[in-house]
Amino acid sequence: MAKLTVHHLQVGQGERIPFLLEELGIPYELKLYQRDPFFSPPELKEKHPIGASPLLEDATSDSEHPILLAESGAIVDYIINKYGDSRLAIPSSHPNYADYLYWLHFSNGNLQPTLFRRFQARMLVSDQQDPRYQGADERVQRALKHMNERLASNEYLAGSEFTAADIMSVWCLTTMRKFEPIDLTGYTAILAWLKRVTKRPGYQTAMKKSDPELDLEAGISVQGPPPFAPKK
Ligand SMILES: N[C@@H](CCC(=O)N[C@@H](CS)C(=O)NCC(=O)O)C(=O)O
Repeated sequence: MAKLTVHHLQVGQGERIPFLLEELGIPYELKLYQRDPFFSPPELKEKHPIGASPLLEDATSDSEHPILLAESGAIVDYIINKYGDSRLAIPSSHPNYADYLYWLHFSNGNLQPTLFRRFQARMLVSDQQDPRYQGADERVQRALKHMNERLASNEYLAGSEFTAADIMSVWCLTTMRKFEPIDLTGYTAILAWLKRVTKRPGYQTAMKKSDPELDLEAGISVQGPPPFAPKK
């Protein structure tokens, strides 16, 4: 049996990995860290040169020298291919393979950096009419419109099946809104998809274990969850 430990900085994208493991029915240990006050605490920083979450430790083959993997996208691929019998992925022979790959990479490659760019613009300028904010916001709206159009004609991002592409993307429009607020008024297909995906037992169980204090209903609401409040 796989011996996996997930290191998760609470209120963050590390939630993707417990979600995936619950969906696949693969047991894991979970090590939780609190933000200090916004970034990783020293005990997480010292585990990996980048010091960010999530981290996966795999002690299945060598308990003294476990494999340590960062980057949520890489971790998702690793788990699916090594322990998940390729479930929640779409094979290259499937007509939706290109859609799967595109949407699997969309969250970390496009949506998330786009949201962070607007967050930075918001910190930089005092007036939201400033063209730097406006430009960043226009990119956010374009990304949301693109996603909404996709979900208006497909139940899930890769097509009719729930896949890892959904697991990678959900946090950007739930928990991440605690850092960069997004009003989802008018994005009805995204809101319906959020409901569909987050009611899955895998999501509910993972979130209870990884972030029991988060209000999941607020996370999928039109206005989004309340802003992040540091504990330390
Ligand atoms: N591209 C990385 C990003 C990892 C990342 O920046 N994680 C955030 C949590 S949302 C973090 O650890 N922030 C704390 C820090 O950088 O100190 C991934 O997908 O895993």
